[in-house]
Parts: sequence; structure tokens; C-alpha cells
Amino acid sequence: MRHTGPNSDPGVSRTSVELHSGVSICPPVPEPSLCSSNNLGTFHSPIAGGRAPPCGHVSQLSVCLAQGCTYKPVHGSALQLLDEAQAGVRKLKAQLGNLSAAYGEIQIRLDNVSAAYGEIQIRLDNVSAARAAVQGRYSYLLTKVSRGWTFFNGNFYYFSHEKKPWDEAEQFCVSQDSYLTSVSSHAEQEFLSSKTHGEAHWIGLTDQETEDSWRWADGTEYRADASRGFWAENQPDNYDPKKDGGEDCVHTEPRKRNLWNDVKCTQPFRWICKQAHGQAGL
Ligand SMILES: [Ca+2]
Ligand SMILES: [Ca+2]
Repeated sequence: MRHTGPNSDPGVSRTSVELHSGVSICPPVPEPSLCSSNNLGTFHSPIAGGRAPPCGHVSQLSVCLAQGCTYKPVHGSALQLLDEAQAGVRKLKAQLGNLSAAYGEIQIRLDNVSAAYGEIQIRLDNVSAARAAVQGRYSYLLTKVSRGWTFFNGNFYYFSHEKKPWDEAEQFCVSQDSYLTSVSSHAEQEFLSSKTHGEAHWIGLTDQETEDSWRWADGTEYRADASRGFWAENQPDNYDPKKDGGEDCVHTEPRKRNLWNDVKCTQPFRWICKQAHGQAGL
């Protein structure tokens, strides 16, 4: 059998292929191949030594493929480019997935860094506040010392050079955010004694409200048994209650190793103020 076709375009081969026994042949292509002209690829005939017609109309190409022609896209063809583009898209999608994962991890790390920064900021604020507090306390301590106060065992003490009755001395101490001193230990008694320099000083012990019911001006509990060793011999004696109501205020007696003696509250003596630990803020 022989196929012939029109030859409207001499630049395009219009091959007529003889049918050999047992081998099919692609049909002739009436028009120049779009595939060839578009350089999409090449059809190959199953005939030995033969050549498939160039790509033509879709219907003829379908017939050719049905008869065993194979198609091989040329390098750089649109189909290959499409394959490469699809491969590129898949690669980009994969990379996008990786980027998304990396972005998520970076976001988590940023959140962690942000949280750590916040914690550090809080600690810095605490350190700044503590530093300001220490500076404030240091400044307060310097001010107290410059005004004649002495620091001992967590408390500030003020030893006056003036002399006043007990009530006025107590008013002075209160005006300085303190009280006439209490004495709670032998160490404190010895410290006070060492600072009185042979002068009697009021301390904050009185029984003005109720005779023989002693109380400390600063609210410290008076303990008779623990205080017994601080009293001078035969004191307190509330001497001569018939004359001016007896003795209700206590001073240190320098002639008796600065031990305590009750005397009349209206007598003028030097005095000792104490600003306790809590009041001193230290
Ligand atoms: Ca008394
Ligand atoms: Ca007395």
C-alpha cells in the first residue's frame, strides 16, 4: 500500500513509507508538523530504518502513537521545560516546607529569647531596686552618725550632752523616731556603760503608771528576774514616797558601776535614746 499526501510546503518532509510485512506505519501528515516547527520533540517509527512522519494534527499523531510510534522530547523542549518547571515547583515546595519549619523554629527561639530578656529585665530592676535601697540605708546611716548617733548590734544610740527631766528626755527621743533606751542584755548594758563617761543617764524604764510595775518606754517586755543583776544594790527603793511621790524613773548610777537606780522623774539628767533595728531599717 502506498500513501501520498499534498506537498504544499517544500521545506517540510512529507514521507511516504512502504508497509512491510508485520510492521505498521504511521499515516502521512498532510500539513507541516506543529511539533517539528515548535521543536517539541521527535516521533520515531517502529520500522527498521524507517522514519515516522513529523507531528501533524492531533488526530494523526494519535493514530501514529496507536501504531507504535514513540515520542522523545528534544532537550529544552517545552515538555521538558514543563517537567523541569514541575520539578522546580516540587523542589520549591519542599524548600518552602523547610523554610516554614525553620521559620517556626526561629519563632520559638525568638519567643524564648524574648522571655529570657524579660526575666533578665526583671532581675535588673530588682538589682537596681536593691542597690537603691542599700544606697538609701548607707546614706541614712551616714546621716545618723554625722548627727552624733552610735551604731551597736543593729541599733542606733544617742547619748545627750544636755540634761532634762525623764518625760522631756523621752519626748526628745520620740521626736527623733526613737525611745529612751531599753536594756535587753549584759552586752548592751556594758556598751551603754562604756559610753556614759561618769555621767548619770536616763534609760527608758519607769513605774510612773503603777508603782513597782516597771515598763520600758519602747514597749520591750520588762523581765524582773532577767533584770535583777542590772539594779544597783538595794534598788529600786522608791525612796521616800511621802515626799514627791517616791522614785519612778531609772537612770544609770556612775557611782555604782552604772547599774540602775530609781530616782524622781523631775530631776534633770542626760539621757540615752535607742532606735531599734526595725526603726533603723537595717
Ligand atoms: Ca516607784
Ligand atoms: Ca532609788
